Amino acid sequence: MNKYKFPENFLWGSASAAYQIEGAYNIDGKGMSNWDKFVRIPGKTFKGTTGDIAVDHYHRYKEDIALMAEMGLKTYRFSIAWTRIYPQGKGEVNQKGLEFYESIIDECLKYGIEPMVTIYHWDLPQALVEEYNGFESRKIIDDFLNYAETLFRAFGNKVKYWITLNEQNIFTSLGWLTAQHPPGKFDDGKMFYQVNHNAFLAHAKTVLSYRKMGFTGKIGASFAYTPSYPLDCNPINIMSKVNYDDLKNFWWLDMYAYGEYPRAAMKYLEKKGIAPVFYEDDAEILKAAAKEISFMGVNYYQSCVCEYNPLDGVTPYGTMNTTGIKGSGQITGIPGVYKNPQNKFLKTTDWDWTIDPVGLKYLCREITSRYRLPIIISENGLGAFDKQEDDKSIHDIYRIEYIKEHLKSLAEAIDEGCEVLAYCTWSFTDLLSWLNGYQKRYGFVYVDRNEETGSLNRYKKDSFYWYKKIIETNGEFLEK
Ligand code: BGP
Repeated sequence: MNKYKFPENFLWGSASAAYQIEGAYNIDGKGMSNWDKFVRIPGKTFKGTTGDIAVDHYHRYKEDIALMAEMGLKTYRFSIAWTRIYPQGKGEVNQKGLEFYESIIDECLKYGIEPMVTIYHWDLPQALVEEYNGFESRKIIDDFLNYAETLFRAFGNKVKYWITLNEQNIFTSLGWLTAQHPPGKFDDGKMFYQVNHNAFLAHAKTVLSYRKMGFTGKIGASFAYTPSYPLDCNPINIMSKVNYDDLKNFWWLDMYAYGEYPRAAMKYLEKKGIAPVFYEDDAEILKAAAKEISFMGVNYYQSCVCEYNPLDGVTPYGTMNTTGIKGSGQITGIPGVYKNPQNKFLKTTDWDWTIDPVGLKYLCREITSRYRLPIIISENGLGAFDKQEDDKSIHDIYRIEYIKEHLKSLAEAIDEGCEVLAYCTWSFTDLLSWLNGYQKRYGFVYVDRNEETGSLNRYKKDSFYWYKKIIETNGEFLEK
């Protein structure tokens, strides 16, 4: 008897994002994005790395998709660069941009790989930043909708899986609270929550429009879910976990699934004077869209621990480990609410990310109980240093181990009643890690490049052959 059962037609996949793989940043009419600009500010990224060339997927997509087909991948999740479609964010469409993504989609379909498209994976047209500060203005809602509708018109008949926003919680937190991502702002929370509210409306209107246009595919958002455990049974720590969940998880999950913000978190923000401002129809639009989403997309990398954080305790502004020097990241939290100390029962990666396969099952159970929605694991993977041997092989057994344990946990969640449609590893080829350069590798396929240079040649790692067997056996190979 096979212990690890996955549904028939389970979508075994892998994911990427345009900025992290494509390169060709100023080619074929592409406009400048916020990231093209941000990475040029000294000190923002590890060794000043940019996505100018990235792993040159723009020119090598046929080779990369052929490798996916060789592996037997069932779905490929990738994002579209808004700046290739609308170089100025709106106005005239760039046909070359549409053609590029049409070729990617067709190449996938040729091999029977289901394309899963992320509409927005963080690269915003710089023109919209200059005109009205991007997501800070409600003007973004209509421009986003116009961009998304262009994609639906162009690809709606070929693409059946759509992800509106990738990790809204991360791009807004790092963009407006801690200044680590563009636009690099520190805020007391007022703008952060307004930016999120605007992003929720962009998502909601996009979902509603997709349905109105008559499409029957699946649509939802992808959320970076960090499930939490209380430090111990001290009630003050238990309540810090409850508050953490409301402020860091359910603020987004509830909005996608119910069209409402969690009440206690809203009260807390109102008391602080930083709650988002609603316009007349907002509540209605958000609720209507919540009824139309088809799945909850989740990017899962780690869980966290919650402990009460005194008023003079740690802040959200701790140093992030972007070097791979273990232990260089700092503990963060919100004074008076929670902090996130290390979990003494779990190991961490070289970038101080907690490794916790059980967290994956935990979040599937939570989503199933709370929302009764199908789940797409749209990212999960291990960022690690890889070494290429003299014979060009790469023995990434630690990555195999990581994915294996997470998949076992996912199979248990399925066995316990969770409906999981897809599992995408992050990532297929190695790629640019936003702040961590090229040395933090995630792929099944090694790309010969470092922070400065490289041939960009592709080499299959041991994990490539292992995941191929997992797909071939629909998960049975996990037993081995
Ligand atoms: C997620 C993003 C991805 C990817 C991944 C790994 O938050 O959606 O784009 O980058 O994390 O993160 P990192 O590159 O920081 O290691």
